[in-house]
Amino acid sequence: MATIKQLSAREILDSRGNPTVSVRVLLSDGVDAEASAPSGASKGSYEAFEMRDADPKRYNGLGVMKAVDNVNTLISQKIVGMEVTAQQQIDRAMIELDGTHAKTKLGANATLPVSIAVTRAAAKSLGVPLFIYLRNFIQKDKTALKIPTPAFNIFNGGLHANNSINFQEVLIIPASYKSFSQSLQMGVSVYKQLKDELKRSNQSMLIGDEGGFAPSLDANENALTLVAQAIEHSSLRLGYDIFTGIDASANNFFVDDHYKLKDHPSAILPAELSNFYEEIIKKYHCIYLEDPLQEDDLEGWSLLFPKLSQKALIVGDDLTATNPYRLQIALSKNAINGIVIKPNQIGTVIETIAVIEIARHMNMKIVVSNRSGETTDDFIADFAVAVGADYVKFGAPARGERVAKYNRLLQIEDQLRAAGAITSTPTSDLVQ
Ligand code: 2PG
Ligand code: MG
Repeated sequence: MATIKQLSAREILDSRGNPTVSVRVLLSDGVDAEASAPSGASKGSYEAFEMRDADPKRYNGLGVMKAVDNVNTLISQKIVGMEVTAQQQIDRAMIELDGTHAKTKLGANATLPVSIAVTRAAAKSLGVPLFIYLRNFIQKDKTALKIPTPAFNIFNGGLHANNSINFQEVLIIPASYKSFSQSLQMGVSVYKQLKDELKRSNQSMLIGDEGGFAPSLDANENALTLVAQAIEHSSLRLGYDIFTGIDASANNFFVDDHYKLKDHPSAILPAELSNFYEEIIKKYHCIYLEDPLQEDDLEGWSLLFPKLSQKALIVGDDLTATNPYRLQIALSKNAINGIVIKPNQIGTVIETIAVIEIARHMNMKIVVSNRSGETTDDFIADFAVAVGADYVKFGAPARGERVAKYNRLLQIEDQLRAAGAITSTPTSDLVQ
């Protein structure tokens, strides 16, 4: 069995032009593999630590040479020589070497690309697809192989755009019985239609961090109206072929202990905000509500959940931060029935899978998500298929770093179909 011969890291750029860590693993059998770390803009406070140099002379302090150095020295010394398939031991070795709750010693932007590059090198060395190899690390509830339903982020607001919209993402979600390739076509057709709508009404067609359009509008709700219009004009039936979703990312409009929306003069209470979401769910066939409230407003979440959870998936992201302790808290408060999974919120592949196993056990829906700062690394596509995620959220169906993941899912879909694991016949027509 191949062992890790060499580990080397360097600084590269992400989709926002910020530095990030890229890692290369070289094995004793000559196989090599690379991986890089993504980075969030709207980060929850319970996420693992992203190590930045804070040297104002380089990249405005955002350099990652300290994290690079941690890979090249501390982590290297520990894991070179280990068997590449010993993922548990390799991740465990990094966790122990770090020794902190939030990876503050090494940085999750150092540990995660190592962890991912190791899985990739192992799969390559064994000659199996990465999504098959990763299934080895799932203990229980191994679901049948399928491509998750994509949630396309086609309208950007909040911290991902400098516009008037507080909600960070308006998502479109094709009906789950559609094949992935059909869903992708639907996503693209609504995305293009939205662009046409904006052009026709003389509004900005500029995009935000995840490739979604980002015009300023008079009210938050108008973002949904526009998206619903684009769906209708694409000859798709809202509430039948396709649905909407929101990542409110409410941390970002929670100011001085109050919710403050840009189109609302006074502060809003969680109960009022819940009423607003209820209306939106009804009016726009919204089936997905992520971070509707701030990460520590547990009382608010406990009130919102029983009111809305029969109508939409209530999903934690900043609330849960891919962290087992945060997930336990959310479960004890009966706050969610879905969880966003972002490997860099915790820092290793094995820990990420452990969180998914708890969530699955509690019947949560699993949403594997990208970050707003991404590279063309497509690991999360294989990962989402391997863990049997219900949804993926990889941004708009446009821009290189977003489509890298969707294109990988297309490839996996082809492979599964060829192997007979997917039996539905794909059609190029959208069901109308
Ligand atoms: C989110 C993510 C990704 P960020 O909130 O869900 O879509 O944004 O990476 O900026 O945290
Ligand atoms: Mg989110």
